[in-house]
Amino acid sequence: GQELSAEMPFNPTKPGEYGEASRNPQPGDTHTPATPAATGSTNTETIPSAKVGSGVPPAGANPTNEPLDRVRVDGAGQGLTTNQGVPVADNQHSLKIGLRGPTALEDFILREKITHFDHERIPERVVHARGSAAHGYFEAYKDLSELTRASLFSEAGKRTPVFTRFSTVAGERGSADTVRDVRGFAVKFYTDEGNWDLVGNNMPVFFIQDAMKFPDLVHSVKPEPHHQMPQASSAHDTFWDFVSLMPESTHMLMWVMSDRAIPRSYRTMQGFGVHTFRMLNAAGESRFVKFHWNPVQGTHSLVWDEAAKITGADPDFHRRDLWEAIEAGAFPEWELQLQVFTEDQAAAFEFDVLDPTKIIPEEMVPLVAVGKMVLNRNPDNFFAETEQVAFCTAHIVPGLDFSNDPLLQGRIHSYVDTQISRLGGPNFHEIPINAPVVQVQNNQRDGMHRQAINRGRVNYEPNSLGGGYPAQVGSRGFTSFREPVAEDKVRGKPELFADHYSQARLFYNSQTPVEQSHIAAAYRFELTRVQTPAVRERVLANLVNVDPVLAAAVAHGLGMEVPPALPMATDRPLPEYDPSPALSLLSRPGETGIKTRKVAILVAAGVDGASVRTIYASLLADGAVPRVVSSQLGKVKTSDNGALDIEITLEAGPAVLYDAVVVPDGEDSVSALSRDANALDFVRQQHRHCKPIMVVGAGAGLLQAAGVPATLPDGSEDPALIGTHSETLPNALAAFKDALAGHRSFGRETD
Ligand code: HDE
Repeated sequence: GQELSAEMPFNPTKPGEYGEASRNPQPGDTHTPATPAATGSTNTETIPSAKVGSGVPPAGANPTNEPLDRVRVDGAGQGLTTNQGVPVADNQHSLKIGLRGPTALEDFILREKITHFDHERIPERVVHARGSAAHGYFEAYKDLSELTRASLFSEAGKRTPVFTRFSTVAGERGSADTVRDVRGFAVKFYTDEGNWDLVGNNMPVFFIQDAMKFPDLVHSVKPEPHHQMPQASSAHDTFWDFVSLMPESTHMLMWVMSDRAIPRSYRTMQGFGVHTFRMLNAAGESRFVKFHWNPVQGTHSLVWDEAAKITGADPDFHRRDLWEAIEAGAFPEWELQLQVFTEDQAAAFEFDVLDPTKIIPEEMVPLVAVGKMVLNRNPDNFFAETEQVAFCTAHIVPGLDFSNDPLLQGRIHSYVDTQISRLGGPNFHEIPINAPVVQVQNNQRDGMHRQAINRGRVNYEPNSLGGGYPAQVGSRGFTSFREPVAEDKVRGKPELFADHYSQARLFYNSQTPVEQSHIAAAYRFELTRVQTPAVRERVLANLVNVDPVLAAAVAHGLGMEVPPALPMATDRPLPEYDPSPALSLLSRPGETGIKTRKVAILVAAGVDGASVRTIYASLLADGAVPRVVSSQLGKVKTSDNGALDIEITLEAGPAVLYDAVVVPDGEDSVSALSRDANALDFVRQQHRHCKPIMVVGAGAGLLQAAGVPATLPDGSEDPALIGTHSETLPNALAAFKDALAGHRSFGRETD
């Protein structure tokens, strides 16, 4: 019954290929060289191109928008066609010999449809399979040309489009978001000198020091090979067996057992480049650099019991959160901050800057903010963009360079290699989401799924038949740092790499007491799932070297004695660090207050309508997301004979999906809620997970019915439990919003 436009579906790539542009050669087309007879191979002229997507991206928030228009397809108002563009008359029935007879082999429409379907899946990423991404831009704060000639940092206010993908590591593509895991934080910058991929994580260190161990690490954490369990979890024997035999993983394990591994949102995670990189200026001078992304939203995490329950309530919790924030216009932002240091400074540190299990404490090398990233557009199509995006550490631009970190060196190979099997061949750079915004020009040809139609007879260089083009650009192009190297070819690692404990201790000592107790609890949980006593024991023996009190707390939960410390790999005295408060998640409350925080307002028939409306409007005005929640959908009558629309039920929107809860006044409403197990569980869980609670008038009755304590365990007042009456609502709302901006009231915790 749809109205179809008179015209047939239209493929926007065709006019570009067969229209004016193809009949009249454009500047930059190789068969009409812009500079006549240049046969040398050191031409440094810019070679302009009129092709779509080439040159400096247009100004505006999302310059990737227009290059991608070429391949966007919208079916609205269009008739169906086959992949060959043939109009389809009937999409319901296959072609049969008699209505009850066999299906004809000649039914090319049926066969095309089924064949395409049969091949819809591509291999998922071997790690980081589960992820979500968004478009946005990076804006430089200042000209960094002193430090680097990377063009994205060349002037204040310069914007470079980005596509950023966040991910879990161990789980499969359909696994849950809120599992305990490292999160990937990969940013593709479409710079005007080619693509730069900063493929980082939400933790600044890694499990291993050498690429040689990566397949072993990943095999150990993935589901065990005999029975494919457990999914998306490190809490099993093979993982802990491996890491307990690799004490270099100790520092990273501290991070993974901390609340960093269960973020509240992708928007509230830091990102780190992990390795030491280099920046090179126009004079070829190099400085070392570490990359940090700091979220303007602050750093916030879930608590473990909540994370585990969200896995059931909404496995897409982080994906939905990112999508909804962007759709609502609450664009997440991160500041890019650098730690810049010289080779001499590096030589004086008591750790090796090439060791990816070490951080450089902010107190030693301060962070300098150089720009911000804003994510402001959701992808149009998950597969085409989020799934097909190919991040590679080898994608680097002039002005940046690698260090000799042996983990990074291995990654430079791995990422391009893996895309070839994942995306089906060497032309994955032509997939629209991967294509740079500058025109690609080289003599690489053919291969599976080639898109470019390279013109002319010349596909080699040097050439004279093509005027020498495309020509290398000499010093304007990518140049590696001239690092003098004269060493023996050996397998091994530097001695400083052998300190596996002092920074693990630094991390642990820099946490607040509640964060420390969460670390102990996480070890306990994971090792309880481990079935082999010797593995548990080895982990404990290793923990003794970090902190005997922590080891004792974990051992206690396992009903074990603390074993003797594992022998260390070095005789050198380990350095002592002062605590670094910046390593605590609580040190970054963020600047966005209660924006995008979800608040449930629990109601039933007889609720005080006036206060519900006041609370709802007030939260909405500050950018929070209030939801009226009840036992069933439809309308409920308010005590003043009005009606409220119920937005979601207690069953479909359980407590773990909300950052806070309000129980409004109304005797009848509260007594109905007090008879509903879902409502009782709701307030119990909100309380257990340390979330702000506000009860108005009779609303306090629901907490009593649920057995929720009115004070903290030590008897003192609970700052995030706000009791009020309709008359004092404005003041109470202010206190409630403060508590909500403060995220959690950990003083309440009894887990
Ligand atoms: Fe990765 N990693 N990795 N990794 N990694 C992949 O590449 C690899 C490492 C990271 O959203 C794979 O396209 C090796 C550190 C992220 O698409 C693969 C080593 C860090 C993503 C690969 C490491 C990362 C990946 C799998 C040790 C933080 C997801 C699919 C030598 C700095 C990117 C793919 C996305 C993905 C290899 C260690 C981050 C197999 C060999 C350290 C964020 O190429």
